[in-house]
Amino acid sequence: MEETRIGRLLLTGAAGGLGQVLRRTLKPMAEVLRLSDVHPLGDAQPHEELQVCDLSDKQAVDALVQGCGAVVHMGGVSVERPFDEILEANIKGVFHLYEAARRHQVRRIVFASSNHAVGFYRQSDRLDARSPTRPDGYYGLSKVYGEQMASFYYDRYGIETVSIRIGTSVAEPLDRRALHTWLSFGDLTELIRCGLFTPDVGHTVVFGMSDNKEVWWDNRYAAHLGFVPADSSEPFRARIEAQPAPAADDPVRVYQGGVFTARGPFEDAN
Ligand code: 15L
Repeated sequence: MEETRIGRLLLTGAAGGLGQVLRRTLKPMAEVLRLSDVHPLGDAQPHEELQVCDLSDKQAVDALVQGCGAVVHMGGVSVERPFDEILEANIKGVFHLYEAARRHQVRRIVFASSNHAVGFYRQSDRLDARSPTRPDGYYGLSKVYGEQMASFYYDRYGIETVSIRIGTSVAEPLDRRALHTWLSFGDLTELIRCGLFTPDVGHTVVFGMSDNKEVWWDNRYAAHLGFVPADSSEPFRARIEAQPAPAADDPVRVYQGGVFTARGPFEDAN
């Protein structure tokens, strides 16, 4: 019979925007939800364990992972930032996580990758998981690195990962780009559930989007996950299209990664 519940599930980044949602929605998937973040997490609720942890601290991450059957890795910097910040939280952080997973025999990780791994594709391009990556900044580069880390740890140590290239996961889509990229909280939760419990995923890359009408991404190579999104950005279209349209050469209209493609440079002031 297929597994539907994990003994102890680790959720990193639990104080973040999506982490706070998942703290609630992942609870039925585990006996105990271990929550971590570099920021405070409030009081522990029933079936929760709280552990403040800086992902750049190798020993702290090792202790964090010990005793967990699976990990949902939402932790790290979630926007474009100077390289040194990304280096600590995202690049060293994902290395520390996979090393800890290897040492403590964790068999499954769901990795919060991002559409910014392919953000410099144009909005007229159509992609699938085998399209070459095209990161739109240091943040996007760190997500490509995380996906490659997952690939290596599967090939070398058999640790399975589902890397979700999350689109725009917010309560409601707010702009034209999000009509394509929106991932409702319910669909994010369902996709994570598929990522945790589908057998034999190896390293699977899946684009995290709801059942939106016009999409840039094709999930044919993640069909084995059986993910069926329940929501769509379509009911929000009329309200969004009533807003003034950005100029034709505005990055939010040209590139899949939108404003992320125009961040930086960060180094000139140093
Ligand atoms: C992301 O990866 C970010 O974490 C989030 O803040 C959004 O900007 C999202 O992508 C997006 O592209 O809409």
